[in-house]
Amino acid sequence: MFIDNIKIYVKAGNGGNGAVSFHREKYVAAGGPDGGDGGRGGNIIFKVDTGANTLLAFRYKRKFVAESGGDGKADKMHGKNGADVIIKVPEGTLIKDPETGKIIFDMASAPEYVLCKGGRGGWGNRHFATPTRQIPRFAKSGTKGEEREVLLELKMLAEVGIIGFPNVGKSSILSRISQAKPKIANYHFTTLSPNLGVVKVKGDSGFLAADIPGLIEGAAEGLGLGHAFLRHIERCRLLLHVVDISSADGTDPSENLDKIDSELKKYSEELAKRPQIVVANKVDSADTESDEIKKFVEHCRKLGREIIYVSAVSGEGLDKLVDATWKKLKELPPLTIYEPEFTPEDNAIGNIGSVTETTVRRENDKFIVEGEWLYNFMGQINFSDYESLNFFQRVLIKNGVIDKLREAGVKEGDTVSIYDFEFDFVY
Ligand SMILES: Nc1nc2c(ncn2[C@@H]2O[C@H](COP(=O)(O)OP(=O)(O)OP(=O)(O)O)[C@@H](O)[C@H]2O)c(=O)[nH]1
Ligand SMILES: [Mg+2]
Repeated sequence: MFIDNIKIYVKAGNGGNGAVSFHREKYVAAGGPDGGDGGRGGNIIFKVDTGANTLLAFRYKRKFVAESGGDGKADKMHGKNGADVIIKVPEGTLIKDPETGKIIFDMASAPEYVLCKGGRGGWGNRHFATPTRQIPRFAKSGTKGEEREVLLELKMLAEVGIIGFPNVGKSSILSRISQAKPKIANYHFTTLSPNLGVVKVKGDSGFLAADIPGLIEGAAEGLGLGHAFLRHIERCRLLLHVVDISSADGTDPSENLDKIDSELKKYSEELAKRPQIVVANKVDSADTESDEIKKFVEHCRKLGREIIYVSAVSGEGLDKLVDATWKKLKELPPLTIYEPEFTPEDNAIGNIGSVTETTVRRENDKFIVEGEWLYNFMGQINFSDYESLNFFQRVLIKNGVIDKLREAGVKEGDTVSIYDFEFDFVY
């Protein structure tokens, strides 16, 4: 079974809590604080699995939770770090935000991506001793690990897409030019999901080609296998448009070419403009002198497309097809890699589902800001890092925290407290 998009839930581990403990030893009257720090929570890391070509494994497992960090212990013992969870995906997988459909990361651009960071471990009480506070009876809790839902969507990494009506010989051609062994038979919709094959080229690494089945007139309206598989040729640099020129079914090759083109156009204008080589298949049983084929040749010439006559049965023309494809690929721009569309701000909000309540209350001369999303969000900020602080500020503005503070009457220089983090209000 072929699965190429699926929603999963991931959660990084929480940070362990810091410990409250005091040193005890015989003959030592009052030992100092020695509570250790909590361990870091495990991350959620995506890794490319080069052999894989479907998201099928996720059908059976859709929830991934990384281990939490251990709590700190007495005697300055640091809690254990939580183990990371590694999620293996095919190379062309896009990680998307399910709500907006925006791309978070394209696994074609790097072999590894940390999607959710584990929470930080809280400090043990030994960090909080000061000359005036020698017996700190508190420690910090660990912060929460990031969590979210993501949509995994596979867009194959094929450089070349093989398209055309059912039964024209797409799979036969792929099976002759690559190691792929797709099913071949004399009826429509033999192939029910895309096949990938590596086409070897002399003295080079070759290229990946995908056989895209199920395209017929009306596919945009859901006929045949619909348009679902077209996503796998979106990255393709070149399309091999296979047409049956034997006219065994009595249809006109020029019309067939146009019908597939118009289906492509309905899916995406851009895909319809992708360079094509026309592969005139079944030349072994075609009359190349017929009016119909002469008209077809003229039609392709007008469209500016090269035609190559082949026979997937006799093997005629296949070397020429591979050479022409290879030559063309060298002239064309590289495979499409998608840029992330998701900003860190979106991410912070996405992580916590939807931003819900924020409350601001006044306690003496302090303004206390609270909200569950904020509690989670604070765990992601590194307050000793300038960039991270700027980001923090942007999210506060975007989520209306600054406005709420103003409504509550905050003035320049007042103290604002957000879960242990205190700062002076300057604006
Ligand atoms: N005579 C002749 N028959 C061919 C040639 N290429 C393919 N065929 C036959 O055409 C039929 C369909 O071939 P497939 O490769 O399964 O066609 P397809 O385009 O993959 O079809 P779907 O998977 O249904 O979309 C089979 O019976 C093949 O043997 C050819 O060059 N000459
Ligand atoms: Mg097929």
